[in-house]
Amino acid sequence: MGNVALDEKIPNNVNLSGDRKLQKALESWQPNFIDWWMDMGPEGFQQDQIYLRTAVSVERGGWAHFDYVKMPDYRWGIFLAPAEQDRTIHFGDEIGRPVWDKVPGDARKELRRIIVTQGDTEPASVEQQRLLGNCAPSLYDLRNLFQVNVEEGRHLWAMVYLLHSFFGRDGREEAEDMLVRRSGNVDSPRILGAFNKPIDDWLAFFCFTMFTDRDGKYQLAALAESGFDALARTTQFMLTEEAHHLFVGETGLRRVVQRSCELMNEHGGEVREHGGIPLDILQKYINEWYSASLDLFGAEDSSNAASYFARGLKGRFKENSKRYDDHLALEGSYSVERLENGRIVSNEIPLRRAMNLVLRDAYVEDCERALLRWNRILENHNVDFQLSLPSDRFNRHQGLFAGQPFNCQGELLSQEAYDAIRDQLLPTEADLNYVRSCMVRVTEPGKFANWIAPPRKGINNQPLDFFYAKFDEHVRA
Ligand code: BYC
Ligand code: FE
Ligand code: FE
Repeated sequence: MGNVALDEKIPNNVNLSGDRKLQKALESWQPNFIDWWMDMGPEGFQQDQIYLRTAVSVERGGWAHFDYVKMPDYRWGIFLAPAEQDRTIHFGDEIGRPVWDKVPGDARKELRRIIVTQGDTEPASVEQQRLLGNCAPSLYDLRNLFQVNVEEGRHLWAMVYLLHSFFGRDGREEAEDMLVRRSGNVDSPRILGAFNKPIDDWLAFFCFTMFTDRDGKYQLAALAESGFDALARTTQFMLTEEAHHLFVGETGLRRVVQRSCELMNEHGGEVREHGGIPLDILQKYINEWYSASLDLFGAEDSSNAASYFARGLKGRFKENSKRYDDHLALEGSYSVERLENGRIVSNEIPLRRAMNLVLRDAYVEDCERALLRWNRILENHNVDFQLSLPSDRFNRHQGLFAGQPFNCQGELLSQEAYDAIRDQLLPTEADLNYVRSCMVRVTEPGKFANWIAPPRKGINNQPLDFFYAKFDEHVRA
């Protein structure tokens, strides 16, 4: 393992040329993927030279190669983390048995569903982000957007590989459908809620990569524990790419906070007249994208989650570590809040049924850590404002609090009272329009739009004024 065939039509480290049937099937999906990319991928930049990293090996540290590429020429491939000898299932009912190198018949339906759900999010996010290049605040940010986009494309390849190799004809049909559904389309939408929401400005993009890609990190980490070895190894490698997406989101929002603070200090608290992002609008964006991302963890009390765990398909975050001393999870319970006759009550439910919530709680902790850092920037600038995460009851569309009028503090309001303050909690049309008005395209190397601070350093040790993208003006004209 570790041997990467880069010269093949589909770069891979799974010895694809040793399985002609699979290779042919994937090679016939490839042109459809490219058609989809040309149609639904980044609009207006397909002929430009972008400074991108490409996966060339799965070994630690040595996998990334940086160079200029035109996006349609990106080497999307199939990369699995190296196999572990004699790996065994380390949680659930079959603990201690060897991991599966095929899909067990009685877990087929569930695994297919998990893989399809995961796979569907990847192209969805590319579709959501396709127009952002036109108003990128710098070449540095433009390049990061496209890096995220090509890697989400590769994540689709990762799931399509699993469908093609392990699920026969229905897997191939599912792979085709991945290129048919469209984010936000009424007739054929993407599967999960957050992946049908528009991302029309860079503040939304940074919130998405901060909060929604972070759900991806936790879902992938849970799948990286799987007893289905190919899924575990595929998602392990995806996680190495995911880290950059989270970096883009977290530092993007940090730079917005930084810049708004600077403008407030310069202009006596006023940012709007000076083209900055007001902190109350930022807070509303956080409220929106954080709550939409909590929905992605599914129901707090879930029999699906219990059976995924029991069957060894999906573990907890870092299941195979000292975080937990019981990997059966048959005995413990977990406390879950629910609404009963208009009041919040706390119930204990069997631990296995709470696995979506256990995973989500790890995610929430991670988000809180970032909030603390942004708030430190506010304090350091003597700005009297603190950003916060809304209550997990606020603005929910899945789970036990779905559809209920809670405010950000988690208090249940009457529908009228909620409607009356809604515009203080979530972005209004006017907020969106204002943010859009700030989105000007900046193409001079080393220059940044007025609403965002420069990053601390460039990509791959390049200077900030590096040409992170080179445009072919002839093609553009
Ligand atoms: N929207 O028992 P439950 C990423 C449905 S992000 C719509 O909790 P389950 C990325 C659910 O299907 C990570 N429907 O279900 C990020 C079920 O339907 P049925 C993506 C929803 O299956 C940025 C019902 O509600 N990966 O990679 O335990 C850029 C009851 O719920 C939603 C995964 O999600 C929703 N939000 O939990 C690019 C991993 N939530 O059976 C990429 C794979 C729930 O009643 N997915 N429902 O018809 C899973 O593990 C699970 O399917 C879920 C849902 C955690 C999503
Ligand atoms: Fe992804
Ligand atoms: Fe991602």
